[in-house]
Parts: sequence; C-alpha cells; structure tokens
Amino acid sequence: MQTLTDTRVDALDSEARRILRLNDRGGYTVPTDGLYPYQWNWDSAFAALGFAAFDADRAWTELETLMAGQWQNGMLPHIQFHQEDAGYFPGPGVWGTEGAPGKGAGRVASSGITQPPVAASFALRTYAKDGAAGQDRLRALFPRLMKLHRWFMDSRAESGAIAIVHPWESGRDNAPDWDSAMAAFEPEGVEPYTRRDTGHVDPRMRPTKADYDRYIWLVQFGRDTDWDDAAFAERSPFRVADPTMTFTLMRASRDLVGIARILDEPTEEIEGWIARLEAGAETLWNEKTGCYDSRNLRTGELSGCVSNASFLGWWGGLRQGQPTETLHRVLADARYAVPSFDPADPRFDSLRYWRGPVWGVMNMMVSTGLHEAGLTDEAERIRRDTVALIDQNGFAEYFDPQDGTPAGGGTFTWTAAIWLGWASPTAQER
Ligand code: 9WN
Repeated sequence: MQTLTDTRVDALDSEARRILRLNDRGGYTVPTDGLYPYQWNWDSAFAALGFAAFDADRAWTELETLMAGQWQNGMLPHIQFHQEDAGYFPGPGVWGTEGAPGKGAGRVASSGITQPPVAASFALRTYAKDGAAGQDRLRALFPRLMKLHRWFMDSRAESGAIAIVHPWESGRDNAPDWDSAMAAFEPEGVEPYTRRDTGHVDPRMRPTKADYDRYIWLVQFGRDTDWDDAAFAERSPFRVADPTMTFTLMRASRDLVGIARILDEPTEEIEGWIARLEAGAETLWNEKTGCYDSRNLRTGELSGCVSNASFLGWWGGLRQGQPTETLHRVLADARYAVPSFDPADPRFDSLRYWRGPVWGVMNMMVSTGLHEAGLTDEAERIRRDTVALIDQNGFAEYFDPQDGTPAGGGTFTWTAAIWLGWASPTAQER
C-alpha cells in the first residue's frame, strides 16, 4: 500500500469530520441520511469515538442522548425514534413499545431490542481526551452504564455468553450464524409490509425476503408479549449466544472497571460479571473451526461460522487460547481484511451485508484487540486495509473484501468515526 501524503490525510480527516456534522441531528447522529434516519445504539457510541477526536463536548452529548433512551429495566434500545420518518421500516408503530412495562413512562419512542454494548468503552475513550472537564459527565453516565450491564447479566447471560433474541441485536443482521435458528420457525401470521431499505440500496447488498419475514415475525412476537424478557427466554424460537455481544460486553465491563476506579466507585460487581463472561466465552469455542462461534441455545448447537466476530476475543481482553491460526488463514484468503464471513465457506457472499463484506467498526475492534495483545503485524495489516478501502472508495457502510467495492449507504457515520478515532494516521499520532 502507498503511504498517504499529509495533504491526503488532511483531506480525509476533514471529510470524516464533515460527515459527522452532516449526520448530526442535534444531540444525536444518524448512521447515514435516508437509509437510517434514526439514532442507532452502537452506531451512536461509535460516533462518540469520532467526535472525541475533535469535539469532546459533542462526544459527551452523543453518549448522554443515547443513554437517556434507556428503558426503566436497564435495556438500551437498538433504535431511538426521535422524529418519525417514513423512509425506514419498521418504524415505531410496528415495534409497539409504548406502554411496555419494561420501558417505563416518558421515554423516547424506541425499538424493543438492544445492540452490542460499546457505550462504556467509548465513554472511557472520551474521558481520556477530556480528563478533568469530563469527570462530571462520566459520573452522570456511570449509573446508567451499570444498569445496562446488570440488565444484560440478569436477562441474557444464562449460558455465561450473551444471548440475542433477534438477529438485529447482534448488529450482524444476516450473518450465516443465524441461518439454522431462523430456518427452524415459520414466519406465520406476519402482517403485510413494505421494505424501505431496498429503495435506498441495491437488494443484492441487503438481507433476503426470507430474512425480513422472520425479522418482522420476531418483532411481532415481542410486541405480543409486551416486550417481556421472561417471555423471550421461555417461548421465543430464536435465542442464540453471540460472540459480538459477549465480547463487546466483556470489553465494556473492563472499561467500566476503569471508569469505576476513576470515580472511586466499587468494582466487585463488575469483576463478577467479567468472570462469568470469561467462562461463558468458552462455551462459544468451536474446536472444528478453531475460533469463537455462535451457539443456538434452543438446540445447543454451534453454528459452524467463521466471522469477523470470531476474532473479538482479544478486544474482550482474552489472551490465552485465541484463534490466531484461523485468523492467519482468513487474512491470507482476503484481499481486504477482515471479511465478515470466511471467504473459503460456500455461504460467503462478497457484497451481501454481513455474509462477506468488510465493516470498519469490526476492524477497529479486532485490530485494537490484536494490538493490545502484541500481535502488531496482524493489527497493522487490518488498519492498513481499512485505510486503503476508505482512501480508494470513500466512507461507505461496508466494502467487498475482494476488490473493495463500496456497498450499502454512503457518507457513513461510523466509518467516518473509526477513521478519526483509529484508522487515520493522525489518530495513530494522537
Ligand atoms: C437494523 C445502522 C445499523 C447497524 C447494524 C446494521 C444495520 C439495521 C438495518 O444498520 O442494521 O438494525 O435496518 O439493516 O446491520 O449493525 O447498527 O447502521
């Protein structure tokens, strides 16, 4: 790869800042205009990482708006619908969370499911940029973060690893990880609906109709049970332990210990969660593929999937028994790292969303974890590939791992954010 000139780096830094401003809706950031017109949970936390590089005050505001949408029971919804927009389906009416006992009164309209909990990790990062001035803001966020992590451990951690109740929760919506659990139920009784995503983006880059029918069936299940955690645990056909959730929560819990220490708060409860998550991670290890996998909790079966989430153990803080060999094979098979699914697997699809394409946010977490663990060559390979993808193809939602084709939405918030907070040479200098 060619080294970027200072002028080119300046131009990319300034384009990334422009994208964050462009997608700023006043206190929260949308992932991209049109395709995703609301506040998404983990996108927003990543936006804080990007803002922290040049405007710490705005980074805190992003995290504050995000955490203000937390439900009374501790759950942090995957979408907050601040302003209704007909361009996205399913909107607030389909979710029907108003009046759900877990939600509580007076909160912003939202979905009824969550997403990978990266907020504590980027709150700690923001604090690192904004020491003294950030103390009060960090202190105000702390009880909400504790409540969020406690909710995960109470309602999703029965196997030690963290279970998802809907593929959208994982953030890796149509990953092959969920195929068998999704095929195990028929989406009977799904009300007629019109997709909006395929009006914005080429359908070849999006999930299929069979996926969407089941996504909506699961939303209707949640609505019919008034978004009750116990009903999901007892009766939903879909319950899969997910490496993304498990390792992001593990990392965020370690970062929460860091926050607790800064604030002089007790850490024992959080340390107990980390120990449970570490034991749970072992249940996700797949001997056959030599990496972390997802496990269908209804059947006990591992999915047999090598994905980009398979390499998040380092980000979670694990050091022993990590999937280095499998990582090396996948890195050798991909022109651009890290493909969201194993290129050697017949289910690989280079453009279809989470079945092949490269995602900058996953690269940031995998590479940072590798770097922290001393695997600096692998970490740097992933960062360089991310730089090349963005330099040559712009701040797209995701990229083809074979030729870099930009896919999904453009001017994407989290791609800009990981540029500013990690991939850019200026982020490395900082
Ligand atoms: C459903 C916003 C979100 C990301 C997810 C990504 C995609 C939504 C969708 O977009 O999911 O939540 O409608 O496709 O898969 O990771 O948070 O960028």
